[in-house]
Amino acid sequence: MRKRFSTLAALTAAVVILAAVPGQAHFGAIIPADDIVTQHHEGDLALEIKFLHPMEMHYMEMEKPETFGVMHKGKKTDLTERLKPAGRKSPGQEKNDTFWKAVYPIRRPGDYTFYFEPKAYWEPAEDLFIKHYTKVCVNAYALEQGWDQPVGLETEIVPLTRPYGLWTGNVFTGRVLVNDQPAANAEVEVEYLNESAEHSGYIDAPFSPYVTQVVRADAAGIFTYAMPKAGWWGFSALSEADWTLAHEGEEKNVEIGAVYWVRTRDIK
Ligand SMILES: [Cu+2]
Repeated sequence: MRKRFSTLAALTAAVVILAAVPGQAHFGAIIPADDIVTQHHEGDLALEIKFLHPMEMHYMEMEKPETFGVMHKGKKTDLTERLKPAGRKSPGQEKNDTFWKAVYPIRRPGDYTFYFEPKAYWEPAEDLFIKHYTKVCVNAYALEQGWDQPVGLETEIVPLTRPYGLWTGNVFTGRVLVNDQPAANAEVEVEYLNESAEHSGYIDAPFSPYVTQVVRADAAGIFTYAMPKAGWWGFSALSEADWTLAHEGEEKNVEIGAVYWVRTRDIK
């Protein structure tokens, strides 16, 4: 009995080690020019849509998303037509990887939740497809309304903390949904965007566990993380889809991620 237990423990440890290979944390990202639009801005909001390892600043080649849209006052508007390709070189790379840019005119007050559904990305190192449904919320003209509403994606993080106007050190609490149901015990990866405007220079992680922080949601799918630095923070809750995709004639699992981005600022 005791031996069986230790064999199981060893197996579990091996699985955990495999799952925790450093440098494998992919994040979908929507990074707007700012998290708040006021009458002092022009109102034409620039957004960057990407697929990357945020802490390591490693860009992945990204196909045009299947859907890019915005939800405002409960109404969804498709913005896929606004996407324009752009390229950026990751540190130490020779060639550009593709990401996407869009500009959206924000004219009315309220919360604007931008979201995208990417094409599934084949990741040979993990023998699966990756599909990260990604969201960010931008507040406009002082009307704080709408940020706590789900968009209705296959999986998504619904914020319980108002996701803008956050100080450095604040916590972010969110609920993970898969098919509109709370994702009990979901694993949530957290990374700092190492190209945030708030800091200059690359932040080097002293050890690989510092690259990606990991928290687990509770039975109601709720998780919390306190953000220690000014800039953009990404939260990625990972689940396995209940459907598969073919790769070279073989059915492969699909990792679906619910990703949410927030910005923090230092108190001066
Ligand atoms: Cu990658």
